[in-house]
Amino acid sequence: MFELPKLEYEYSDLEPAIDAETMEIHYTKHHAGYVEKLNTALAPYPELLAKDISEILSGIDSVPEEVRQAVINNGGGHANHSLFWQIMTPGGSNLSDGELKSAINKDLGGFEKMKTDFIEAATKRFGSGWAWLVKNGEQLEILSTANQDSPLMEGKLPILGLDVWEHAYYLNYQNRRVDYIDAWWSVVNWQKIEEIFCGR
Ligand code: MN3
Repeated sequence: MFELPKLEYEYSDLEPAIDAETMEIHYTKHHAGYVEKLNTALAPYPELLAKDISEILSGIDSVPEEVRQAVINNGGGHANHSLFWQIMTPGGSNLSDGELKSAINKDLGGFEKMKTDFIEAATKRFGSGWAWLVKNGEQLEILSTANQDSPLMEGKLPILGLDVWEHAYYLNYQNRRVDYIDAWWSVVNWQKIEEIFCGR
């Protein structure tokens, strides 16, 4: 059975970028809902229930067709949010000199250019979805996906993701997605992202 991962901080700890009420609803209703529906969909498939969600999404074509879309939606939702909570921390943390910074310089034209392109991907995603910084083999890329589609389904490892569904920001920012995206950088946990990038 899949479980809601424990949060490493309190609902109010990401304020003012993300308000406590949004965090609580997002975690206890939205993410918990994906976990519950994923468990329901996979109840007849104990061998899949025993696997890691990243492994299931990476091999999505081998998931039985009758539950595949439910796994894409709810398994994707579970994996995406599990990463999202981890790559944020109260007050944020800076990207120090190291392998990830070098890769951003090499592949994405430096930190500021990466940020500009990421913001563009997040802003232009029509409707609900995510903006991503992913590792595609040895190459870093920025992309966005619709709904809860995970980059893992394309064989890409997400190391940073931003939820741009309205449920992630509407209470505080209403229609101002761009203000939410701007404010969000202040809580990004670059130390954790570097760990994920390096496979630690
Ligand atoms: Mn969400």
